[in-house]
Amino acid sequence: DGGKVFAAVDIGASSGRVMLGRASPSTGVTLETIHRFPNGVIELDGGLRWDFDALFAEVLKGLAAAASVAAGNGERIASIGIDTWAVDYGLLDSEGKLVSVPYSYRDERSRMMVERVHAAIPPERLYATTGLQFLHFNTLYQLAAEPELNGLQALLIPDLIAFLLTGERRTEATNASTTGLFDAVSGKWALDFLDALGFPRNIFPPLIQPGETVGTLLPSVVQRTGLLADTEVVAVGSHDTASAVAAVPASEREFAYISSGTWSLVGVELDAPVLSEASRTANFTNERGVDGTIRYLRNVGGLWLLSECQRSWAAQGFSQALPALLEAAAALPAGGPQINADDPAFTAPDNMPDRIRAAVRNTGDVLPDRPAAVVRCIMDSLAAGYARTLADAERLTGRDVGVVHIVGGGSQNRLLCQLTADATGKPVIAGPVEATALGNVLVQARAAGVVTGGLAELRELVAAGTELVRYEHGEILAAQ
Ligand code: LFR
Repeated sequence: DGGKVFAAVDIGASSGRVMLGRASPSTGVTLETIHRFPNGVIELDGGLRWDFDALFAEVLKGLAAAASVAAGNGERIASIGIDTWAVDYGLLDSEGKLVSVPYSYRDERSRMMVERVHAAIPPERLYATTGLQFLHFNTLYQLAAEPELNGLQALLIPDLIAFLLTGERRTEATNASTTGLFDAVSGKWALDFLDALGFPRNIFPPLIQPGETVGTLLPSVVQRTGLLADTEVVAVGSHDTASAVAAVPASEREFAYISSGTWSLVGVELDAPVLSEASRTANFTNERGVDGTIRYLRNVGGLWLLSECQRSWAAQGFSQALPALLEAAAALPAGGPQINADDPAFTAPDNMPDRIRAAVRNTGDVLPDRPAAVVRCIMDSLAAGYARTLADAERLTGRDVGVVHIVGGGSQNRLLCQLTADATGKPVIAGPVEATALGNVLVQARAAGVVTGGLAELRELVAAGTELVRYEHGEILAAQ
């Protein structure tokens, strides 16, 4: 029926997966999870880093499993797409060897560089060109902390994986837009910023757009995975948030989205960046989406707060399954204590319940010790952060948002979805949970000619293939 099979490699800050995506003009797109693996920062040489060798080994293992599942069905994998979190990179020498283990954005070293970078380029000038929200871990601050860049190239994490699969060095554009060194209007590198910061002009490989081919597999990869030699790696929205937003099942024009996972990315889609001073002071970002769209959004805290609490509680010998914990949290009354979920004080790992309790104490309130109370505080705080951010997005863009789509892991969290409908006063449509992998597969399927059209058509396919759940403002949450 003109259908094809694609592999999606999708790695988030707390877990990764390799999926098979089957797309056809008649049946739309479906996903099959082939391999899941945990991810998280490791402490190495006094810094927080990613265990990149282990991650790449899991990617190869997942691709090998995908190849054998496909072969068992008499299918062949047409291409592979890769997406991960943004901002971070690995430094390669001229021989293509990693010179160090890639740092995580949760490491503190970039914080010390902010002053130095802003002395060379004032934040107003940075924003007027890049439109990027200020986060102390944006790539430019991290690069400023490197002892040496001469003769090296920085490959963003998905680009690094693509390089190890194909031998080709490219920088995918949606992720390039999170470096702080990318011009939001021209869609090219901001060379004068590279110069002003003393970074080599070729510190990043040339840009590539979602849908373009990076290359075919290296013989060593073919051998290790059993994939066919002509399998292509195709650039997708390699920034996970770009892929997730591409798969928001919106049919409405005035929709907002929340990509809710480790982070919550809350905003709207625009045709052109908003680079005003008001936008800068509200710290909204103009990151690039699939098809040259602008993801106008702000990073709000995310389920990281919850997963870190669970990690602390488990270490103390308390581990309650998440559904039960959320049910207990939902049974607590509204109007309890809140924190500012966006506070950078929560970016680093460890002791999350204590840090949340301290933040509540600073507001003059008291947060009980019970995990259910802490979970309720996190959910109330996230929902309040979503509402605040959506109101800002409406104000800054002059839009009147009619519906809020929640995609990603948070779309399965009924308490969070209901609290979001209550806090925003807008209907919430939840799902799909695997928006990122769907966006990844859809861009590949379109590049292969299996599906056609713009984002609106891709989104129709997602909506047709997903069971969406609608939450109205003021509804009582039924028992879980
Ligand atoms: C979400 C995400 C966000 C980015 C953060 C750090 O997974 O990609 O969009 O701001 O991770 O890279």
